[in-house]
Amino acid sequence: MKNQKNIRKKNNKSNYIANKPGGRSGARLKDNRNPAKPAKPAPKPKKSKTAPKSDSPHTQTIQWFPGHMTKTKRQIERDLRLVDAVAEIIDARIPISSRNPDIAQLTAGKPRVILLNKCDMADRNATKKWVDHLSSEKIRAIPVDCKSGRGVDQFVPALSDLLSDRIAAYKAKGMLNPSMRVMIVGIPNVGKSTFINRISKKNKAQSADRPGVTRGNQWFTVSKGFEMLDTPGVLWPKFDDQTVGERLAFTGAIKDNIMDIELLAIRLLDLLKELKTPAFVERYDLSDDDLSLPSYELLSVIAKHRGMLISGGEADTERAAATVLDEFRAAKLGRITLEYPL
Ligand SMILES: Nc1nc2c(ncn2[C@@H]2O[C@H](COP(=O)(O)OP(=O)(O)OP(=O)(O)O)[C@@H](O)[C@H]2O)c(=O)[nH]1
Ligand SMILES: [Mg+2]
Repeated sequence: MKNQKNIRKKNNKSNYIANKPGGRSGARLKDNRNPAKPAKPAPKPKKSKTAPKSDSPHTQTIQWFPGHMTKTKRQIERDLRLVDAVAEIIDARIPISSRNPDIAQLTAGKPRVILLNKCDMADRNATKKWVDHLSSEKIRAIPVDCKSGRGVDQFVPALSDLLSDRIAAYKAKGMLNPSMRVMIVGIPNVGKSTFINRISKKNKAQSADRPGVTRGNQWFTVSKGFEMLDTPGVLWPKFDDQTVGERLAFTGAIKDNIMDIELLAIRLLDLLKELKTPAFVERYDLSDDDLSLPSYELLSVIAKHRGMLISGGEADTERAAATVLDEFRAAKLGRITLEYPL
């Protein structure tokens, strides 16, 4: 495992807490995963409020709440009085983990639409179940794929319907074409700016495939009668459930360089091994024997099958980890939804 030192250095950032077996260093992990050395039993993680229980020796506690997110929360609070409605964008692959409880609370008084974005990468059936589930809870939910634009045209009619009383009241006051203002909120990298670009048919909102691109609230006139406020992605200070942080990390909502990518990929492989999607099995040319290996060994197998080797012919597990994560995030391992309604 090369660059272990670099990983350690990165992990020392203050907004990241890594509770790996063996403490923050990750050295113990290296021992456990080296088949040449006998595996030592993983020591119990120190008891701490920020160390949720996990039975996997490859768990890391993920937390990302940099200062700009606190600032964003204040900006959202400040600008709420300017808007008629809130559109919350969530990730169709993780509709539970991608809902920020703080933002839901902050914006609770406003009419709201939920957009289940990145539907092109989620399981079709699961998305349908989510839309039904949310509407059974009287929440307007629209499945969208902002990459192709599918579903986006349902947004303005849904919002016009939601705000019909308000629009009528403005008209009654003599405003001929009242403009409705909508705040777009959501976790980082979920597609808020891409949605604004889609709906306005312009490329004015900066977007890119990494979290933390938008850095301040910004207004856009998107169509006749609608203005939208793009906001930076915001998470919350502590994930009570360890799996929430992991799922956000799998889908790209958390900055990669504050995490141990190999540990993350191993946890993702735990899931992928269970799901056994044909795309996953075929892409990495995996046999049944490969699939029954512990995930850290499976990562080495994937590295070897992909010709990712370092000097001496050892598997480059760091490169393989980045590849597995990238390919999962691009849905090359199948359309996978990680959370279903109860
Ligand atoms: N496959 C797919 N990719 C999408 C979709 N929507 C957005 N993306 C991609 O997701 C990445 C992030 O999009 P952004 O619009 O920058 O996300 P954001 O929520 O504004 O992110 P921050 O400003 O960092 O909070 C980009 O690479 C988009 O192309 C979608 O529906 N499907
Ligand atoms: Mg953005």
